[in-house]
Amino acid sequence: MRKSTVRRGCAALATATTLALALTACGGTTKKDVADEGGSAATAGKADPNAELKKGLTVGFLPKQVNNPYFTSADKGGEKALKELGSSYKEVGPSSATDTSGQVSYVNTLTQQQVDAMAVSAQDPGALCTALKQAMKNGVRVVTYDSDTKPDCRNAFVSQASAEDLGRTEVQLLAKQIGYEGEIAILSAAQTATNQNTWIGFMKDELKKPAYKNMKLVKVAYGNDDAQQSFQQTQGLLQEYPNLKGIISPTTVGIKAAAQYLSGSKYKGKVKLTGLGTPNDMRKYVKNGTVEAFELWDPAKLGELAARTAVALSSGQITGREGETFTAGSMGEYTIGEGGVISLGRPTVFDAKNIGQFDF
Ligand code: RAM
Repeated sequence: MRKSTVRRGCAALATATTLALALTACGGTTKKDVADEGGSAATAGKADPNAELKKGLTVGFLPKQVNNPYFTSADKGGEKALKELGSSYKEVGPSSATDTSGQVSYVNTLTQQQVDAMAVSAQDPGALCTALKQAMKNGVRVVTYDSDTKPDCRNAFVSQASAEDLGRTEVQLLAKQIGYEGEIAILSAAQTATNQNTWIGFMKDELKKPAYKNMKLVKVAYGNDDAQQSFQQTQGLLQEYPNLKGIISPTTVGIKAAAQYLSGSKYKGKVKLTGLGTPNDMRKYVKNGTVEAFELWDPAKLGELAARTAVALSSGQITGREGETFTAGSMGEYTIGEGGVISLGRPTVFDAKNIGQFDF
């Protein structure tokens, strides 16, 4: 029986009985995924860099949350690339960034629909693992983008930039703005978010350096990538710490809500704010003096790279092992790094001088 026939039979079974049972019964009928030394679940077999890119594939995008403009831009980048490659795009996902069980259901749905690959931004490093491993057992290639799972739960992770660079540079940006002195706080997204937690780890490490001895991180607050909660958390931070000098918000939803709060308060321009935001969200706060500088990568490029990685995996050009290389269309050549990580590049710092050049 051909693989596709097996998979179709299994899908019929999946609708007839419970999904979990059916998927377990069907597991092992397709190529197994194996954990390589780097820890990622590389697909079995050898990569063939000269393999032709397959057309007619379906790649499902599953962001942390669908109504977040950052993910709208990212996933549009994926959609555009898939169209160019002659494959199909679909997007599913929860509207809340703290709905991990919702994300699990969407992984199962995509598996049941027999997509060829999925690109997932994980709300939590471990919660999706069982579902993603089941997907891979069923021949679905799994790429995480933006926010990773545990490495053995996906074939490759398309990272926006080096996590270390992002964490350290955000501290450096804020330190300059507050003259290396005073209390600071972090306004993060969800408490479980892999990406934000990794960056915060590097921020804390950066703060240990002697240059920052007069700066003190007093609190990490969580706004859950929800505008209202992030706004209230900012307000709460300033009530609790009236001497606060600065806030780092490594989330596009958080930084926008914090800027909105500061901009309408007596703290405008006095309490400094930096972090990760989109130029379109932050433009007016840079103009009105609430924010001096912040950073981000191009989300559409991240989505494009995730889509191109998914297609390269599905075509056998790469398997997810360290050292493999592939060409991501006009984006050029990428090499898979340690742990199956592919890095988009360096982030851009936006300020009053350059923000006018960017439209996303
Ligand atoms: C939010 C999300 C996303 C993160 C950006 C910076 O939109 O939390 O995961 O990468 O901010």
